Amino acid sequence: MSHKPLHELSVDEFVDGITGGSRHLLSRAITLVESSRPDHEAKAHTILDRCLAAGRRATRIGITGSPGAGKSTFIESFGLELLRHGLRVAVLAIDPSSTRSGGSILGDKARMEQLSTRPEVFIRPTASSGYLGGTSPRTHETILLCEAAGYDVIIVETVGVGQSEIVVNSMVDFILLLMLPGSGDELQGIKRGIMEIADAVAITKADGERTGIAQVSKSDFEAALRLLPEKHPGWKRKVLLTSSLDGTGIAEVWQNVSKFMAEMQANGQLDSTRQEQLRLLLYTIVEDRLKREFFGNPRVAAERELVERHVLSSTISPFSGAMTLLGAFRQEK
Ligand SMILES: Nc1nc2c(ncn2[C@@H]2O[C@H](COP(=O)(O)OP(=O)(O)O)[C@@H](O)[C@H]2O)c(=O)[nH]1
Ligand SMILES: [Mg+2]
Repeated sequence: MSHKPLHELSVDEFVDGITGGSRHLLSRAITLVESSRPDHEAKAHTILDRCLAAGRRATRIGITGSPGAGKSTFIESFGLELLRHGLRVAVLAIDPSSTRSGGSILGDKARMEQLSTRPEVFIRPTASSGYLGGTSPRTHETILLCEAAGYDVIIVETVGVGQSEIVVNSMVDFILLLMLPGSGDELQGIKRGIMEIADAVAITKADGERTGIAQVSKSDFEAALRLLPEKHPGWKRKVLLTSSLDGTGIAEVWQNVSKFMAEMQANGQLDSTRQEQLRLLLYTIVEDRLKREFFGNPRVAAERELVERHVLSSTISPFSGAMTLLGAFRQEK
């Protein structure tokens, strides 16, 4: 049954498989979510709707930081710690930086060597499909599917570039920012945005001869965080020293996340954040669809070039040009 082509599997087979913990069917459902074929998309949405009924909830953690900060290696070590707590773990690895070398999947799988062999773990490289940092509405849908599949913790690895950390912030509960020891010097240069959305900072590779400099970085980041407004009222962001090689601080990170989840659940912020995220996803999808329909519209396509030329030669204003195209889209003339 499981090797039937995607379109031959029924929605019931998918839903039963996913909620019953089949990694194989979860994986194939994510392929449907990522597909650009309208029939695949429609089926994916039906499956998703049915899966939501399971009402399952995971702890969703976003891991962000520059390429080479140690994200994938951290997830391997952190994931193994979660398994020791008897938790099931899903990892959505997004690494657009290494897609250039074509080694994204292999690279990350290699760094999650032990994790990837465990039956309680689901690892999925997520298609970046042109979105900054690889996070898109499809990533959010994938998270919802993993949640329905009963994973206790969902980890999303994303590269902190441009707006991507803001996007990942719209789909996870907790954001951990990974920083290399010694990067405290660059604090001035770090975009405030990425620090503001972090719920905790981990100084990575705090082992061997880097231990001293990691301590200095910890103090630097603590000082920097004190200057920032609170992200979640009442939550004091911690800076933790971690080493994925010798295990330093890994258990502390999970303690910190657990404390955060317990507090946010108790004071209602978890519910309100998730509602806000769903609202955002709703309108992001509407905007995406409208844009796609607009640019795919044959009347718009027919008029675009001329309107653009008129705008560029200042024959008409960009505003009039936009109105002309929208008019063509709405078939007003
Ligand atoms: N010494 C040391 N090296 C590490 C640690 N974590 C990662 N590395 C190394 O740093 C490099 C980048 O790690 P990777 O996890 O791929 O970073 P990513 O690009 O942020 O996912 C690799 O060569 C790792 O072996 C650590 O805790 N200690
Ligand atoms: Mg990585």
